[in-house]
Amino acid sequence: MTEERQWETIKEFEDIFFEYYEGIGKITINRERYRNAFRPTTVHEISESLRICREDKRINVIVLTGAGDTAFCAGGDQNVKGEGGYIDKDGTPRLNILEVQKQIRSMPKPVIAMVNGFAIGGGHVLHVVCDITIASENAIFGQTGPKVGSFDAGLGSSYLASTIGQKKAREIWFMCRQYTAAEALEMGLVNTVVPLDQLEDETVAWAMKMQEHSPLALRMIKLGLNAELDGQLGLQEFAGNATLLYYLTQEAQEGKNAFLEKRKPDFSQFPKFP
Ligand code: S0N
Repeated sequence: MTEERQWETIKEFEDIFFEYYEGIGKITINRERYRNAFRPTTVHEISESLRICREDKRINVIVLTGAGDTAFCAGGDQNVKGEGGYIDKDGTPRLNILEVQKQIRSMPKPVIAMVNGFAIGGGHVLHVVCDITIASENAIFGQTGPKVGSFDAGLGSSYLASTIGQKKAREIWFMCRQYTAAEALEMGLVNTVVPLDQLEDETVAWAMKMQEHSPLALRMIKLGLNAELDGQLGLQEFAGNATLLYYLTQEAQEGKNAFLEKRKPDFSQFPKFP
């Protein structure tokens, strides 16, 4: 049975819960009526929460999930889909879920998808782009795009293929079948499967274990795994983090100090590692 945890509200939103517990920022899509399908408002709110997670020094690991015990997320809300995308409150069509995918990918902290039911369409892509997926036994996975007039040929296809292989990724998109949690585990689409009533305990246990480890090491591993797939943009992110590490050295500080003190820098004092 799930342990009772006192999740503290970080910020109130309309479509999501955004909560904190012992180093974990939890984002829960709260649209059970629509199998937690997202509309532009939902996506704006997830995006803002992810921005807060990135900046908040208390948060080391992020968990993304859906409310209730039926769905993680059923993708874009088809009720608000119009020409050019999903119609926002101001009448503008948006596909802003792609920004959220990028935020998850470049988040310098682990992001865990806690999949508690259907992960379908754009909801399936959301779990795919998370670093880790922990699924309940009742979870169902699949893409529907070619059936319902949409597709995600970006990370939803390419990163899916990197994760489970080209043949299986093509099958998922071409056939639009649904897969059980056991099948998902078998194909390497998820990391583990547990009974629904143990899902949060298991997810929190994974998050706690990650928090025992060096955050900088986890950050660099994530960036390195991304960089291999992301070409120059992956390299840009990786290099940005290498620069961050360099700034922390005496060697880099000597360069800056010499400039400010209007003298020639002395880099000879620093070790040259083999
Ligand atoms: C999830 C499914 C399989 C659950 O089936 P179940 O349990 O039989 O429930 P239902 O009776 O079907 O659903 C219960 C109520 O929930 C509503 N609902 C479910 N999903 C949605 C949804 N996505 N949008 C709006 N409403 C939804 C049902 O209508 C029902 O309501 P009532 O009671 O009033 O009838 C099943 O529900 C299902 O298959 N859902 C649809 C899944 C789907 O096709 N999603 C959209 C897929 N496309 C995307 O997500 C694309 C978005 C995207 O990420 C993207 C990315 C890159 C580039 C472009 C895009 C893009 O936006 O196109």
